[in-house]
Amino acid sequence: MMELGYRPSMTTVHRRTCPLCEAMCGLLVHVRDEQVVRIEADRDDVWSRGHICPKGTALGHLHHDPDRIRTPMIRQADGTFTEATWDEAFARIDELLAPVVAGHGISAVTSYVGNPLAHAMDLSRYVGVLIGLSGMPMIYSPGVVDQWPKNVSSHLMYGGMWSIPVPDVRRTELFVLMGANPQASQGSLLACPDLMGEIAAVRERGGRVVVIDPRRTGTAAKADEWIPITPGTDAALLMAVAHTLFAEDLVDLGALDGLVNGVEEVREAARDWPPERVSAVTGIPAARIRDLARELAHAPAAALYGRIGTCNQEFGTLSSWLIDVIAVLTGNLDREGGSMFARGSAWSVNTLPMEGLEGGAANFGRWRSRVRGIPEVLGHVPVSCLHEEISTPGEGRIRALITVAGNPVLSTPEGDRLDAALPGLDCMVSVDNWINETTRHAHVVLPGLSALEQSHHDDLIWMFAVGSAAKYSEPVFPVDPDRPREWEIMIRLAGACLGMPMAEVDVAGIDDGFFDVLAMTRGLDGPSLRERYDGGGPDRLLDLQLRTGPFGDRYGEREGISLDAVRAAPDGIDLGPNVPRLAEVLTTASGKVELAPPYVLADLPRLAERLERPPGGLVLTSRRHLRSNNSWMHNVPSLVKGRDLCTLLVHPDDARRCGLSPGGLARVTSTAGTVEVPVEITADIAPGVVSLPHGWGHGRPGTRIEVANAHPGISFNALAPGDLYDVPSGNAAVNGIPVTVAPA
Ligand SMILES: Nc1nc2c(c(=O)[nH]1)N[C@H]1C(S)=C(S)[C@@H](COP(=O)(O)OP(=O)(O)OC[C@H]3O[C@@H](n4cnc5c(=O)[nH]c(N)nc54)[C@H](O)[C@@H]3O)O[C@H]1N2
Ligand SMILES: Nc1nc2c(c(=O)[nH]1)N[C@H]1C(S)=C(S)[C@@H](COP(=O)(O)OP(=O)(O)OC[C@H]3O[C@@H](n4cnc5c(=O)[nH]c(N)nc54)[C@H](O)[C@@H]3O)O[C@H]1N2
Ligand code: SF4
Ligand SMILES: [Mo]
Repeated sequence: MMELGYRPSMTTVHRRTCPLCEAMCGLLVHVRDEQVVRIEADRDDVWSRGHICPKGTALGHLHHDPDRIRTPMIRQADGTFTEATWDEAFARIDELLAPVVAGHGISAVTSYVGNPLAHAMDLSRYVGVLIGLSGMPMIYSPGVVDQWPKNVSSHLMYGGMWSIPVPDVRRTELFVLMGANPQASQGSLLACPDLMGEIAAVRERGGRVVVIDPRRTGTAAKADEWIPITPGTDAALLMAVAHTLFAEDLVDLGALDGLVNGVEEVREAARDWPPERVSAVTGIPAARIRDLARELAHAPAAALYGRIGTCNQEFGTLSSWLIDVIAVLTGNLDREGGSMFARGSAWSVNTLPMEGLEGGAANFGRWRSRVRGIPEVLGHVPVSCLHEEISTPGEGRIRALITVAGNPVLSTPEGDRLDAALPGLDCMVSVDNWINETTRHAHVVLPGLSALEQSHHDDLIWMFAVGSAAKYSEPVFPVDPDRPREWEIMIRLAGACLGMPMAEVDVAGIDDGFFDVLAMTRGLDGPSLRERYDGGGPDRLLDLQLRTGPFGDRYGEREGISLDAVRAAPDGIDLGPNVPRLAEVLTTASGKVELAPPYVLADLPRLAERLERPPGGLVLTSRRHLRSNNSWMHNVPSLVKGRDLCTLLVHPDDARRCGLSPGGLARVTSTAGTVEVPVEITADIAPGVVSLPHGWGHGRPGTRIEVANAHPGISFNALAPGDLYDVPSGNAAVNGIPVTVAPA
C-alpha cells in the first residue's frame, strides 16, 4: 500500500467582483496553499466580460500585505501601537468615549466616513446605523470633495440627491466628457467596464467623442477632439451653449415635453450669455461653442457627462445643473444614447428620503458650522471645517472622532492642518485596515476584513450603471467566525455613542430593528419576514434589497430575483440595459423636472463676477493615475514601481517663464501651504494650468505602510485652501487653486 502522507497542492479558482472602483469587474482569483497566485479577468462575467486593470490584479497583495492590520491596535503613550484583543479594544474605546458623551453630549462626537465604504458589502449597508442610531448631529465625508454639487442639482431638479443621470455610452452617437478621465478612473458616477473600449466603439460606429479638460488626458488622446478649458469656467461655457440653443431655436424637449417646469426661466437666464461673452474666460473660441451647441442638438443621441473636474471647482453646482439642463433642452435626458437613470438590482440604502428635504426642497442651512458659520447643505459642510471644529476651544467643540475607511489627512483640503489638529482629540477611533497618515492618530484602530475575506454585492454603484445586473461574490478566504465583522463594529460603535459598553451592545437586536425599518420603507412587515431567515447581517439586508428591488420576486409575489437566485449564478445575472423611466424617478413636489431651481439660479451673479477676474497667474488642478486609488493603494509594490507619478505637470511656456527645468524641483505655493515637487514639462496641459495628483504625502512618523513610505510624494491637499469652495454645495474647489511656482 502507498503511504498517503503527501498531497500535491491544489489550485482553486474563485470568482469575485472587484470592489476597488465602479467598473465592478469580474475576476478569477487563483489560490494555492492559501496564497493568491494569480488574478485574471473573468471573461464569463455577465457585466465586465473580461475587463480588468492593474489594481484588480493587486487584490492579492492587499490581502497578503504584511502591513495590513489583522487585530485591533491600541496606541500607547509613546505613540507606538500594540496589538490587542477585541475586548481590550472595546474597553479602551469605552474608557475614552464615555466621558466625552457624558460630559459634553453626543454633539461633541462626529465621524468621517470615506470612499471605500461605498464599495464595501458591510460598510455601505451599515454605516447608516452608526450615523443614524448614534445620534451624532453631523458627520463629515469626502462627498464634499467629490459629487456634492451633483447631489444638490439632482435633489433640486428630480427630488432625489442620488437620482443622477448616467451617460448611455453604449448607444450614444456623441459623447462629450467634461472634467472626467476614465482612462485613469475607469468611470465615476458612471459604472461601465472598459470605458476606453466603449469610447473606441462610439467612434467606430461613426459617432464622435469630445473631451473638455484643461489637460490632454489619456482619454482626450483617444477622443476625436480635445477642447482645453480654463479651470472653473465650465458653467460659463454651458451657459453659452444654452444661450445658443435658445437663440438658434434648437431647443427640443422631445419626449420630455410636459414633464419639465422652468424652460422659460432658463431661456431668460441664458439671454445674457452669448458665446462671445465667455470666450475669453473659458479660452474657447465663440464659434466652437456655437458648434458644440449645434452638435449636441443635431446628434441622433448625445451624452454630455461631467465629473470631478466639473464638481471639485468654484462653480460645481452651476456646472452640474447645466449639464442636465443641456440634456433636457436637446431632448437627451431619459433617452437611449443620451443620459438615463439606472435601476440598481438591489435598491440602495442611501436612496431613502431625508427628513426635512422631501420633494426636492431647497431647505438648506438648517444649521451652521460652529466656527466659520457655514450653512449645511444636504447635511454636510465643507470637510475643511473639521480641523477647526476640533482645535477651536469653546462650547460644542469636537472631542471625539470616528473615522471609517477614510484618510482625510491626505484626501481633504487643509489636510496638514487636520493632521495637526487630530492629536487634540480626547478620543479617536478608526475602523481601517492600515495605520496611515490619518489612523496613526487614533487611540484605537479596529480592522475590517480584506476584500477577499468578505462576501460582496455592490450597493450604491449600481445606481450609476449603464445597465442592470446582480453579482454576488463569496469570500475567498475563511475568517474566524468569532471575529467581529465591520457591520457589527458599526452597530457596536453606535451603541457606544449611546453610552452602552461596546462589548454589551445588543448587535442582533439592533440588526433586527434596522431590517424592520428598511422592510417598512417597502411596505412590508419586518418581524414576520425575519422568520424566513436563519441569521441576520448584510446578507439578509441584501436579500431584502434584491427581492424588493426593480427585478425582485417580492418574496414570491411575482417572478423575480432573490439572493439565492443570484448566488446560484456565479458569473452574475444580466438584467438588461437602461430604459427610459423618468416619470418613476421624479420625486419633486410638482412631479416634474424642475429645470430652473431658484437656489441654483441665485448663483449666476457669482459666475458673472468671475468673468471680470483679470487673467494671469497659474492655477493648480488635480489628476488621477490608473495605478493609484486616492491615497490608499501606494503600499502595493506593483502599483508604485516605475517612474515617479507624483509630479507637477507644467506647460513649456510656463516652465520657461518660471525658470523650471525638466526633472528639477519646483516650489509650489498657495494661500494654504507650500510643497516641493519634481517637474514634468509637457504640452499636454493648457498654458496657465499646472496639475498634481492627490493622495500622496506618505512617509510620516508612526505610520505602518512601508512600501508607500518609500515612495512618499507630497500631499496635494496641503495646498488646497479650505475657503475655496463652490458656495451653493460647500464642495471643495481642488481645481483652479491660484498658485505661484518657482524653482526650489
Ligand atoms: N485609478 C483610479 N481610479 C479611480 C480613483 C483613483 O484615485 N484612481 N478614484 C475614484 C474616485 S473616488 C472618483 S470620485 C473617480 C473620479 O473620476 P474622474 O472624474 O474621471 O476623475 P479624474 O481622473 O480625476 O479626472 C478629472 C479631470 O478633470 C480635469 N479638470 C480639472 N479641473 C477642471 C475644470 O475646471 N474643468 C474641466 N472640464 N476639467 C477639469 C482634470 O484635468 C482631470 O482630467 O475616480 C475613481 N476611480
Ligand atoms: N486634491 C484632491 N483631493 C481629492 C480628490 C481630488 O480629485 N483632488 N478627490 C476626492 C475624492 S473624489 C475622494 S472619494 C476622496 C477620498 O477620500 P478618503 O475616502 O478619505 O480617502 P482614501 O484615500 O480613499 O482613504 C481610504 C481609507 O480607507 C481605508 N480602507 C481601504 N479599504 C478598507 C476597508 O475595506 N475597510 C476599511 N475599514 N477601511 C479601508 C484605507 O486604509 C484608507 O485609510 O479624496 C478626495 N480628495
Ligand atoms: S477597473 Fe480595475 S479597479 Fe476597477 S473594478 Fe476593474 S479591476 Fe477593479
Ligand atoms: Mo471620489
